[in-house]
Amino acid sequence: MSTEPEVSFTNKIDQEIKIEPKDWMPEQYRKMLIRQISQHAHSEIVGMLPEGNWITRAPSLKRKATLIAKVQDEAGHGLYLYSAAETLGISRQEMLDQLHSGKAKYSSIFNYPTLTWADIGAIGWLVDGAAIMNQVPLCRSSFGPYARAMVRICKEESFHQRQGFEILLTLSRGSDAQRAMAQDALNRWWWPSVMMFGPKDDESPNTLQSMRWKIKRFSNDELRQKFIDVCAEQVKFLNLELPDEHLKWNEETRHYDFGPINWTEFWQVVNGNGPCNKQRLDARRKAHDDGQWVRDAAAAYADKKRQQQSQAAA
Ligand code: FAQ
Repeated sequence: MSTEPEVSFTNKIDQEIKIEPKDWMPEQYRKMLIRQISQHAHSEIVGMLPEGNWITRAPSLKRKATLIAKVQDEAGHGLYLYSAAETLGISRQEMLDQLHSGKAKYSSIFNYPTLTWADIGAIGWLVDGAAIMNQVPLCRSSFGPYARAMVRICKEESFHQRQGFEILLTLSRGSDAQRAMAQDALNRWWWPSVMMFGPKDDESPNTLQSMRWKIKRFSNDELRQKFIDVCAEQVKFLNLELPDEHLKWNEETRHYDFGPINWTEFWQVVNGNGPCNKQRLDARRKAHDDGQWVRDAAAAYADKKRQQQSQAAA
């Protein structure tokens, strides 16, 4: 027999009414959301690192300004998401401890290096493109604060995607060396982007329950296929190639067929053994330690204000 709060929760999910932080919710629903939203927040923050690497080397003032704005947007996304997770009863400090201790996951994609300027184009087009494909449905997620955060995040991600595509378009219409650089970036970023959607459905332990609770609206494989279908068409405008000899339109399924995904590589990266995992975590820990004086100063200022207010009230 379900209790009254359980019935009310289920009714809300069925009727597409958002669950809000003060509403009763099953403990597993709360845990599922904290897991996903905190991993998502970490991904945004760690995701600043591969691109931050190119701010000083962007090829023009305009490119530099746009890249700085993009990296700042990612910081903002991390902040909305940490705030959304905090409404579920976990503190910012706990989440950061989990990241810095290596216990928390974040997106596999950010453990690959950015070797040339074309990588910034490839990240914008492919990584932000994958992020949008995955996150537009999250705007309809059943948990109110997550869904609302995603609306603004998706608007910004689509700007990022367009600027990435435009970088690649410019390179693809440039000199032979620039074209080769753009193709090389696609060769390295394509498969890791395809992996971003997570394990295939029959190896995804969280999807079924997450979809029942309407946190996720589509499975990993459904979103991956949509992404591949879109990219296979867009790449034609770049006059470049996606590095998959099996990529082929299938008239029967009305989708693109694609080649095998290297799941061994995916799990290696997720489990901490990707090309840049150590470098990324070291950089995050250092940034956190270097920022200690800012947190101390903010806390001291807040204390002083409180004292002044209580003296004034006395
Ligand atoms: N990397 O059962 P599932 C961005 C883990 S933001 C690492 O299928 P779920 C913006 C998964 O956590 C990119 N781990 O899990 C940007 C689970 O582990 P756990 C991040 C992964 O949650 C752009 C286990 O495998 N986006 O790019 C990955 O139902 C440019 C089993 O997997 C989000 O976080 C992976 N790729 O589905 C920033 C979106 N995939 O926790 C800068 C929100 C799976 O059980 C520059 N998240 N795992 O130990 C989601 O939609 C979902 O969490 C999925 C995974 C789809 C990522």
